[in-house]
Amino acid sequence: MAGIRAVPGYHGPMSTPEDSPPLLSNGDLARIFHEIGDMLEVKGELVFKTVAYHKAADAIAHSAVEVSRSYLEGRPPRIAGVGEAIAKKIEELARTGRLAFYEALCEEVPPSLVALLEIPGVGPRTVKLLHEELGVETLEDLRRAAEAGSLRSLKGMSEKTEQGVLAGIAALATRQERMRLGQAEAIVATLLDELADVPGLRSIQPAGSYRRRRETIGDLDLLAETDRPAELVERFTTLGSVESVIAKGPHKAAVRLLRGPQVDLMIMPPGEAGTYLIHFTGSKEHNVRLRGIARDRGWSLSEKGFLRLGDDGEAPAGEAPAGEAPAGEAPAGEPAVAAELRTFPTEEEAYGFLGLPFIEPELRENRGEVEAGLAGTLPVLVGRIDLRGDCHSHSDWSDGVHTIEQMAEAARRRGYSYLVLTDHTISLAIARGLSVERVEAQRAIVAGLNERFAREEADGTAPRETPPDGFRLLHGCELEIRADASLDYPDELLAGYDLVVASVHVSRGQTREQLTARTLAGIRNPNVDVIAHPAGRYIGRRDDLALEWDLIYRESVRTGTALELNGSDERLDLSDVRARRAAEFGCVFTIDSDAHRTEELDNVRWGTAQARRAWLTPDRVLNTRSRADLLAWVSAKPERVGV
Ligand code: DGT
Ligand code: CA
Ligand code: CA
Ligand code: ZN
Repeated sequence: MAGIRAVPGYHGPMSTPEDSPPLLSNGDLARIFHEIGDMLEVKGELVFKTVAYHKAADAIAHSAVEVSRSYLEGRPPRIAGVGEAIAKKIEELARTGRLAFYEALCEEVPPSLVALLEIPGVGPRTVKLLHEELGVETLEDLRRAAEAGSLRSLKGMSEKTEQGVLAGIAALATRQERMRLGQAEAIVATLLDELADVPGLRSIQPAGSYRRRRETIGDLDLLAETDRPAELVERFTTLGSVESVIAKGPHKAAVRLLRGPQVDLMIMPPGEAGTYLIHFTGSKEHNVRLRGIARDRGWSLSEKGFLRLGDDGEAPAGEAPAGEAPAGEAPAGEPAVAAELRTFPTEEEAYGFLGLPFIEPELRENRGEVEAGLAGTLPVLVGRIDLRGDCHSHSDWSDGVHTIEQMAEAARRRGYSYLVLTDHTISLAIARGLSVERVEAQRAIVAGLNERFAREEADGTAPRETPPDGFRLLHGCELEIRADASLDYPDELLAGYDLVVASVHVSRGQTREQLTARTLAGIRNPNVDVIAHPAGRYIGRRDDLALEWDLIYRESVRTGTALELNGSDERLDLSDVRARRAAEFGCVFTIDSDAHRTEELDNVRWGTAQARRAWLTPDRVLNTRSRADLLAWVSAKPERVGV
């Protein structure tokens, strides 16, 4: 994402050494350091160094003080990630408006070259090689070189590389610029934090697709109640992380963030939030349905509220009276009938005005929620609070980061009564899959930990969060289903686990028949309890496996094999739509983190959100059950399969 290189006052003809240069904003500084990071990357600089520049850039963008001014005034603020080397550069930029180091880099590394990093599968080393050996400078150069077959002459490249590059360029052209939920969450949290102390602010919250927890997010929408709208708009549009202001009015504004999405801010009149929240939460399709119901009842619904329709079915001409104005007293010259506007402080009350109960944001997609609301049959959705354990997690024994003990302790502190440790199995060498000997060694470690947990529960030294039935680490594995549909471990070994999740990682290009047969081999095995990330997707990066889905659902129901809602925001697999269909077949599910580090145990918040979007109730989710009930369910599988 090579930004625009023009920095105010930097190349400008007015800026001579005698003039004092215009002050660079935090955003200007951040943009320069991001670009330095990019250019160093293409030059082949060590990753930690390039990352340091990006981190410093982020910290400057979010700094509460005006960094350039502070440097000029000789009292540089302490900023996380800004060490001596970067501080010197800020100093130079603040005093002169330019930076020799940056200018030299710009000469050396053309911006079009940095832009090549955006192509999926093309890294800095490749860009460097292409530049030095073939003189490639732009995307067009690269396309031509790949089409002409000249990449294969380079060291380590082949015809396959050329095809990969061309596919990458094609993917770039059609790529949808949408964020993952975790990225959106981080940006929202930062913004809310930076706006929290604006005078007059009463409330501020996210709306739009983020509030509905769609699997990807286009732009962010914030709704605020404030007594001083101008101050909020001013702060919002001048944040250091703002790249450009798209729109700015008395009650709303839109900005694009530096290396980030567009953010829309809407200001609501205090005490009238109900219809604003509904309108800006969406979805559009849900709103259309609500407007239809309102119309049938004689009202026109907009974000401002409900406006009484005339006998002809038209909303009266003229503006609705402002909140304070006495109703019915239209000024002379205005239409005789002032429209009656009904507003509500909360969504509940606004829905209630339409004869509807509150509809959870995750359901607002016009997928039957309005009908169910009218009929009084909306489901009571599963919530994170219902989860009593997690059935899919990794440790540093395979491709995880933290130790078995760290993972178990982190789960225990979350108040769970179980975590299933499911490191990879032997044939997934890339993820350090466990040999049979290591499985035995791991089982001993799990047993040792559980002895300690039991002891601490008995003598009252277990963490406060521990539930009444205690916490146990359950021993499982993430069983690789091989390309030939055989399973990675023999049945005798599998039978010794508390719970087994199985998944497909390799040979993804097989036919639908082959891939379906492999998944069914997992489902039909008496020792396999969960199919993990059934579609094998990475959102926006790797397509779903081609599967005969209805057949998968049917066999899962017959055998009592759970289908996973993988909580990683890169996967969210099953998707909401698939999970809903699977539920109609009668499937049971797990909501898992697939954590590879302790913090990722919280991935289940995304999995739960997708489960809610799939209308799932707690009884459909295995890990809402107690440990005893979960273990009873999995022990009964051989019987269900008929072994
Ligand atoms: P996104 O940003 O593409 O992930 O999806 P949304 O749902 O956040 O869409 P966005 O940001 O365009 O608008 C936020 C909400 O505001 C949307 O869900 C419904 C409401 N809205 C925005 N524009 C319109 C419109 O033109 N008509 C109606 N009825 N509602 C709108
Ligand atoms: Ca949006
Ligand atoms: Ca928007
Ligand atoms: Zn996993």
